Parts: sequence; structure tokens; C-alpha cells
Amino acid sequence: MFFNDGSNNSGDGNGNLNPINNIAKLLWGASLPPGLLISTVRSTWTSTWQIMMSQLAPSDPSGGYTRPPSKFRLNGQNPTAKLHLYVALPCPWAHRTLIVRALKGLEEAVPVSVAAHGFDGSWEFKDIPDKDNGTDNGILVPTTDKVNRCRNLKEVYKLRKGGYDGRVTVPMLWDVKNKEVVCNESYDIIEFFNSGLNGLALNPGLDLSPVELKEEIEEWNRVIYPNVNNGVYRCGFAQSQEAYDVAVTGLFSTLDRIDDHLGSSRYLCGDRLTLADVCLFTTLIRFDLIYNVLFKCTKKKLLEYPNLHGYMRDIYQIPKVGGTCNFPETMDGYYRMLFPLNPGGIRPVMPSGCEHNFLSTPPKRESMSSASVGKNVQHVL
Ligand SMILES: N[C@@H](CCC(=O)N[C@@H](CS)C(=O)NCC(=O)O)C(=O)O
Repeated sequence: MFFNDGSNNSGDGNGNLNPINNIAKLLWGASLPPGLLISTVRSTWTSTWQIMMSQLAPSDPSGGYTRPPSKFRLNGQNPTAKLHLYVALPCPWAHRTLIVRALKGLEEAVPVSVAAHGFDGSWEFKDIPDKDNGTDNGILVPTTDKVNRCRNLKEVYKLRKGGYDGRVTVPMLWDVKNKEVVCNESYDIIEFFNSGLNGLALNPGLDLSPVELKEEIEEWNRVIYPNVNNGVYRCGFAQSQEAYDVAVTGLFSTLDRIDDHLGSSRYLCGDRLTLADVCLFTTLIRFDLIYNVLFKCTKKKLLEYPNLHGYMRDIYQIPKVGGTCNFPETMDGYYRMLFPLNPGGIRPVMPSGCEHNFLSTPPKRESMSSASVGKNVQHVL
């Protein structure tokens, strides 16, 4: 019982006080005026929220979210060991690796284990052995840990020599034989998948980062990473009004700029799909589903940007990309895992504009390419 009912039932008769009753009595009393009740609850909640947020999302002194750097980097090295990829479907950074793996035809060469969100915010694996082949109607679903048989991703990280007590993040590339974390930085992994495994790839001819476009790709990444990919997190994880205002302004002015650009260019760098598009896509596909609501990216819905929305559908419709998008699992991951942002854990209804049927409507962007399909995407058709 949370409110005092006047029964004076505050102990067990043995001198042990019922702590909840006593805290409630102490905080609220029998006849606390509503204004005082609200201000008491508000300050208690705000302090608790700040403690939880500082654990979920480290911030600078102004309350701006600062993403911790990834610990395991490739630094231009191409690992030669037998590899396994760990991902989770809600995560936009892991999603990048799944798309490049699919487009390059690396499914056999780099098998994947798909973790799901756990109740306490950790990444957990299913415990049904053997039955799961990892897809449902062609769409990726959570699986067991197929290589180490661990219950959660933390256990996998801890298997490495020297153990591990840092952040346990997806995506993570694992050296199967040496039991070592090879890399947990998504951009390193997608560059490596694009060009470092062509001997094993079923689609080695697809180059998502050709030399002549590298500079342009990097320029887009420099704008899109802080303002859009990480920008939505800077909105959602802001711990002050000022930090949120800065993030949301940067986010929408960048989306305006990209929408303008995509009015006359099929992809970011012209006719060819590149790594920059893959990175933008995984944020756009979550925008109306998650970020617009949970992360307060409310100025506009993505649906209100005609070029960006058509561009997103264009990429969604590239064969094998749709199979990497599991929307119910993604919604669960955000709305149920990020407790401080959604304490009730209620998952909102899926917006109709985010359903597969709607995303499958023709984007009519082919005419922007000199080829009938994006110049390089024809390799995957
Ligand atoms: N910079 C990393 C970011 C990875 C990341 O933050 N992943 C999130 C999921 S979206 C995660 O696993 N978070 C768990 C945690 O921080 O405890 C990358 O691009 O790979």
C-alpha cells in the first residue's frame, strides 16, 4: 500500500517497520497538500532520473550526450581468422554491418548470432538450441549464441584473454579460434566487410566505397554522424534543455539539407549506393518508429520529407535489405530497454507509414540514375 489509509499498519508486530509504508508516511503524510505532493515526487523522480541517465548516457557538463569511444578497433588491419558477428536488431550501428554483410553475400563466411534486449538492459541470447535458423519469413530474428553458447553478450566479451569489464556493445566481431574480440566499432566492420573479404564474398564486385568516392563519402559521414546518426541520440539522451535544443536544431537543419540534395541525386554520392547511404539508412528507418517519439525528434516526421522518405524506401527495397529490418523487435528494444526514457515500458502502436507494405511502395527514383537501377546495386540483383 503506497498511500496512508490511516490503519497505522506500519510494522509486522515484532518491532520491524514496513519500510515502504514508513517512507510513504514520511514523504507524503496523511493530508499532504497536492502541490507539495507533486513537488516532492518531482524532485525525488528527477534525482533518480539523473542517476539513471548518467549511467545510461554519459554527458558533458552542459548535459550533452557524449558517446564513449569503441575499445576494439581494426586500425586498417584485415583480420584473417575465422570470424563470427554478434549483433542485436534494434541497434542502428549493428544494422549497418548486417546490411553490408547481406549485400556482399558474406552470410556463409561470417555467421551471425543475434542477441535480444534483456530486462536489465543487457544483450541476451535465446536459449532454445538448434531450432532457430535465424530468420522468420526472411526477416532476421534473435538467436542463440551459435559459437560460444553463452547466455548473454557480457559472458562472450569476458571469454577473451584478460577478461573484460568495459561496455558490452553490438556490433562485435569475434575471432572464433583465439576467442578474442576483434572489433566493436561498426564503421571499421563495414569497411572491412566491403573490401577485406572479397575472396569469400559471393558478391565481390560490389564496392560500396570506391576510391574515387572515398573523400565524398567521408565528407557526408562527417556531417551525418554527429548530426543525424548520433544526433538522434544527442536529442534523446540530452540531460538539459540547452543540450537538447542544440542537438535538435543540428539534426533538423541537416535533414533539411540532405532532403534538398536528394531532390536531384539518387544516393548521397550520385548514382552509386555507398557506405554513407548505409549509415544514413539505418537511422532513417528508425526515425518515425522510434526517434520521433522516444527521442523527442518531433519537429517533423520523416514522412514529411518527400526526398528522404523516397530515398529510404529505395534502399529498403534493395534485395536482402528488408530482411535485416525487424520492426517489432526494434521497437521492443528501444521502448522496453531504455527504461529512464519510458518508465511504463509501453510500446506504442506501429505508425502505418512504417509498415512493410507502405515501405514497399515504388520510390520512383530510378530516373535519377543514368542506369535503370543504381549503378552498382545491379550487382546484388
Ligand atoms: N560506436 C559504436 C556504438 C555501438 C553501440 O553503442 N551499441 C549500442 C546498441 S545501439 C550498445 O550495444 N549499447 C550497450 C551499452 O552501451 O551498454 C559502433 O558504431 O559500433
